[in-house]
Amino acid sequence: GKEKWPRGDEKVWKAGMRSLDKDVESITKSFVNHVQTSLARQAHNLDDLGAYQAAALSVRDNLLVNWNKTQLQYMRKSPKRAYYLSLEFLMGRTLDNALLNLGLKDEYKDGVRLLGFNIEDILEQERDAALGNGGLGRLAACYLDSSASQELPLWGYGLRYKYGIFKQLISPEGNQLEAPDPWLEHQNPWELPRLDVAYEVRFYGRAERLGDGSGRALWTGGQEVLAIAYDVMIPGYNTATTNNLRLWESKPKRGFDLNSFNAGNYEGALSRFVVLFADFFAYRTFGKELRLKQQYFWTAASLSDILRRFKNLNKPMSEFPEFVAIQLNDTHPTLAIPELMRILIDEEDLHWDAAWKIVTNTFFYTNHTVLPEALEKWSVPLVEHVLPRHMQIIYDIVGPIYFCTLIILHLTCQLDRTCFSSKASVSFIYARLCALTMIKTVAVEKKFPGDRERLARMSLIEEGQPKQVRMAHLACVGSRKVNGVAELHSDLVRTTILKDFVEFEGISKFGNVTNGITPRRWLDQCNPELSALITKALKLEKSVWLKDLTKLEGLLPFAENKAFRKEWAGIKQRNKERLAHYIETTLGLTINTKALFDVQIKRLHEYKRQTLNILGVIHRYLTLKNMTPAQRKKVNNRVVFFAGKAAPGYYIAKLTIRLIVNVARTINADPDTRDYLTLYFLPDYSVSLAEVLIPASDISQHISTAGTEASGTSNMKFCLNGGLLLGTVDGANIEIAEEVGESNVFFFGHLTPAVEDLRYQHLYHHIPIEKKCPALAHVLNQVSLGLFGDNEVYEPLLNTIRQGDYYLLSDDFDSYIAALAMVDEAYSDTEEWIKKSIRTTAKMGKFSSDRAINEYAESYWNIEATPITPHS
Ligand code: 8GP
Repeated sequence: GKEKWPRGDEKVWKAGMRSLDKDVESITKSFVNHVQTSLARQAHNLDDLGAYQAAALSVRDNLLVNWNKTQLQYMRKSPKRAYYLSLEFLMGRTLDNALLNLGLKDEYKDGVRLLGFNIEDILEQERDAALGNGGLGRLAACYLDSSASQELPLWGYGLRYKYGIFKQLISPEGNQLEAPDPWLEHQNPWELPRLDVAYEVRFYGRAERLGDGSGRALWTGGQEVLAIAYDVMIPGYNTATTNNLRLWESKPKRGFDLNSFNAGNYEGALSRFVVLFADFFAYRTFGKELRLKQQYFWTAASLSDILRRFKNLNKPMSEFPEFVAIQLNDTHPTLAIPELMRILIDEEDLHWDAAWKIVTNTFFYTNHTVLPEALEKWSVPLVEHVLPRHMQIIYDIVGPIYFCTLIILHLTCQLDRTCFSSKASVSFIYARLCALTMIKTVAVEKKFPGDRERLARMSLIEEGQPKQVRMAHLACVGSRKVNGVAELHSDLVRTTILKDFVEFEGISKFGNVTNGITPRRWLDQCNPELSALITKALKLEKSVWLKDLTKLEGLLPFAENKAFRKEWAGIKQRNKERLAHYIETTLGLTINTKALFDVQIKRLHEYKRQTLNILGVIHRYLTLKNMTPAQRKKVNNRVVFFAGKAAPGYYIAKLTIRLIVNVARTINADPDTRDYLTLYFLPDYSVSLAEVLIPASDISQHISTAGTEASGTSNMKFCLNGGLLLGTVDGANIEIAEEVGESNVFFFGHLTPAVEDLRYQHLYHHIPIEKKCPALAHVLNQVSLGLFGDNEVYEPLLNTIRQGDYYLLSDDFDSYIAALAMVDEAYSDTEEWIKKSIRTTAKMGKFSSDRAINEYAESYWNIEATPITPHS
């Protein structure tokens, strides 16, 4: 039957409800209304920032109308929902994206013009929401856009950092300096404080087993804080669906146990909670405890929220996995596994095995790196201190795999008793052993009798001083499925870091979902001219191909159309000019827009090999210097751009930035060569900067040592915008080449299977670099001799190549230089180059994040599209 209207007169309620502003007049009205009442400002002194705020508030009203409808209909229909737990969401700006997704950009453009403003200037006022470091965080943002656009019931959960990724400044010497990013300084129109949604989260204290053989425990004392929800609206493209990103903020709990908490440190302890860690590994040496607390705070609050929503359905707990799928974005939220166990056992009174069954059917784990140094490990004493109950539970999970197998192996129990917090915990594990008749564990032993090394490798706890919890192993055993982010990377996950688990649990648990990017932001929004040309050529509504990106294949025949090629090239040229204009106004530098634009933008890291690129630039410079003026005239003009941040504690990465800046200084000032080669390091790389750089690129570099870059996603963005790719046979480069054809990609370097042998040779059959790669040796010597000033300063960087050369620069340098020459040659044939560019864009359909999110929805989470009726 019909639902009863909750209270009052339905007609009066409905008459008061706001509808979407669709025409210019209601837009200007709402804008003026916000200037007057929300901002309390006057028309005569309203600046661009004020205009941005008024426009944003009026767009937000529209988003809220849809957001409310979406949440209400999800509640009524109660579909299975997915939750994306990510410590990072690198959202960038929102206004432009919201306008495009709502289909209101033209109306707003006209509206603000009538009020005396220019939409582009207004859009420029917005600060990036930079709550992430790089690829993993931006991927999360693309997936949110795609989930809403594909009408999937998905929420994101993250932390509301007060400070996002640091602002990067470059000192006169070329050093990276870090400044805080107080992005919430101006009020943030895109979030909605939910002061009524609050949960308590506990740290420290004592956990005592009940001693009744149930495995239950009581966790008391310690410090309690409140998690407060802030909601960020995520509009789908061309649909009413508006999903939610819920970010948690911490607040002290009134009346908390002052004895157990150092009140003098009260402010400090809480406020530092809200800083994004800007480092892959730095928190290993600094701020470890804080990072662990962040991870627990956020997963505990998110799980409380998810459980409360589930409980409203009045279903038995055993049905939890039929209504909830939780995606762990890397191992950062892995504590959710023991936390859900704790809730189910200690609070919901479930039997251990019933709880474990629910947990292992709820979670899914995505791995984003196989670099050993980037795999998270938490010291056992630290976890025991901060989360005593969770450490017990982790040991209880370990029990079958670790403890009892040792017994089965008849090792006369050299087990360190300190592993177990009490006698009760030991007896609980014994009880479980008997109960399970050692099903799983014995299974390890049965399958691989006597293979002690394997058992040690597979343990969730790594032996050592101190012992450490291996989070990837915990995430793996606690999840229903595990995936990597590109074919090669998923293979590496299966054959290296989780190999033993594959052999034990079977290969079907270990899949692949190749990453994707949203074509809304990364084509329509950042390259509106190209988007318009594509729409015209395909003779399709923009909304059709933007939601089914495989439609781009229809561009293929246009590669043969001369007039079309001219339009295509014209757009690239104007995008270069737009970038040049941006650099001119922000940095005061003049760029030669007639040159080939060569771009490498990503986090600075040795494995990504920005060093290879800068050494290649130096090689080019030295070659040019040796030419006669007549010879130089035959060379392609090239402008090389770098941008990216280095982790604040990553010395070698920072030194690479310094080298790039100083090489730029020298060669940009050299009258012999500066017409043929210039180099720029653009400071403070961000999503918004990427939106200007990517459409302007002719060639972009993705040159990681084979097997190290899990996927890469900017490679997809460049290609979608008609830029060609220069790269190694790594990550998603491989799949891009499969799609666009190898003749349209410039590949070089050794392949993944060779890497291990080469490293071995470096160690045991070292060949001096002068002999192995004279061209590289020459370049290194020039740097050492002080050609770019600062002699001595760069030695530690150069020595990483001269000694050890873990990332194989000396092995790949010659083929890299050859690949660069092939780029030059190909670029000289302008028409052929444009054809390659068109064909590349045409074949990028696979890399839409819509495809990726649908793979997760179907093959992993088992959730379905739940369309939202706009009028209800
Ligand atoms: C990145 C990978 O390095 C990149 O290849 C991949 O495309 C991207 O994830 C998305 O899958 N990894 C990270 O960004 C990462 O591990 N970040 C941690 C510091 C948080």
